[in-house]
Amino acid sequence: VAPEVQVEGAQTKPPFYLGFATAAPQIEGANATDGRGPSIWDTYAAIPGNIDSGDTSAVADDFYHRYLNDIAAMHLLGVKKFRMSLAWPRILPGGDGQVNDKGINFYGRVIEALLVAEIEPHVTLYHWDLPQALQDRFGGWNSDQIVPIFAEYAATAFKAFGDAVVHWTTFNEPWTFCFLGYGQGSGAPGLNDKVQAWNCVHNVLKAHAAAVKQFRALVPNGKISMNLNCDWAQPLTASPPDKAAAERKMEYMLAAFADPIFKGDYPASVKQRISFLPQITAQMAADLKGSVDYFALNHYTSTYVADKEGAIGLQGPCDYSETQVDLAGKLIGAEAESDWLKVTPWGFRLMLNWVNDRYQPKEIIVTENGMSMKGEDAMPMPQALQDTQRVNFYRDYIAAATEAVTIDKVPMTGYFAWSLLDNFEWGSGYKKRFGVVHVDFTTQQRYYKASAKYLVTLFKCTLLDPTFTYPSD
Ligand code: GBH
Repeated sequence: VAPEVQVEGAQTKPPFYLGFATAAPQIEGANATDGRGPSIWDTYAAIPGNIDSGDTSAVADDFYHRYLNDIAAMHLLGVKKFRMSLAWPRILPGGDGQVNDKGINFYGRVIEALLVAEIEPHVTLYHWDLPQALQDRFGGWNSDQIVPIFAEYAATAFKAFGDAVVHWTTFNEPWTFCFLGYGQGSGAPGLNDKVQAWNCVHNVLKAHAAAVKQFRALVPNGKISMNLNCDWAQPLTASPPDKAAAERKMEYMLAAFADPIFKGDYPASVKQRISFLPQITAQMAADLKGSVDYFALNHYTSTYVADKEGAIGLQGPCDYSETQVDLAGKLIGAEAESDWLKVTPWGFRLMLNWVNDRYQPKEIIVTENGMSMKGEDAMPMPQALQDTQRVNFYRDYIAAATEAVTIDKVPMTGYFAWSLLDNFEWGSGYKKRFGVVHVDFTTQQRYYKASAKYLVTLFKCTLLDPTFTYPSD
């Protein structure tokens, strides 16, 4: 049974800063503009049946052309941090070789505008949009040929933007793109191969180390990390086997990446089960040591986990099963629009403590947290802007994180809400809305939701004029 939630302190300013998170392929659109090359997500989205309603990211929020408005809006909200990603296929349309100056110029203009607006950019190098050419040439993340090529892309970005950007991450959620993209086929490149999925994990770790080596030379005063996602695994029962199973589930999902970085090897539970797991050599462990300056955590939800011998999970052979209901059939938390997301703020506090206990990072920045509100897309306007369920989600998750910081002494310093704008939600297309700003995908008009006003008021960014509306063209 889920622990009772104590929601306290929601009215006082939280002890960490607020930012909003986005990703290039979900907001930019302009996929064929100014020399951008095709990405594996363009290819994947073009296959009928892969994306709900046949949606594509061709237009998305048209951020490529509207970034000034969106940055101005954040400035007026008083928001001081913005997480964005660079589209590799804009900067190197073929993956390596010729740099596309127009791509560099675009991100130069975005970063410049953010700085003028007194907003600090946090930049992710890779949010899933691999140049298609690299998938075609050698199978993308399945091959270690990717390692020097990613490092070259990273160095190009560090040289161009290292003076202006302090906070970087190499990869967003490698768990997601390796296991869903290569292992299960529910994301690009749409492959269904467990061996490739674990090769992906291994090559991502090597590519991270190679990129950070460039970073230390090129951006000596910067901070870098890898965005790792993990759901909290709540033991289905209080039995020791279920507790141990829940622990193993988090080892598979989070420690598979964080242990190599912080401890130099894959977790024993993973090594034992995955017979085809590549080995971390002494050299690779040495290269990974000290390769993150802060822990970047994406967290949304919790599941129940039970001991189960011989189970087959997303990552191949495993020894636990997962459910969203307890033994009495009760859901772990209220439903969101996304099936995988149940509202479990108590799990956030436990997750933060788990990360802190296992790794003792100097600093934790939560780089994504948010929700798709149940039924939102079907609601008429302007009622849809009263996103009470999302306001309550933020209130309760932020209160839980506040307790982790003030009571448990977890060194969490920053909190990025996912997301600023409704956007291209991958396989779910545009119908699952995560923004605090509503986007009308026909007119591209933006409207503040109640949650935008709630967050900036809670964090005391600025006092909003109640008549204030979103700047339009
Ligand atoms: C993040 O992933 C992403 O970084 C971001 O781009 C995305 O828009 C945001 O969350 C909201 O989804 O459908 O059962 O196969 C969060 C982690 C991992 C959650 C994959 C959804 C799919 C589960 N995601 N998961 S399922």
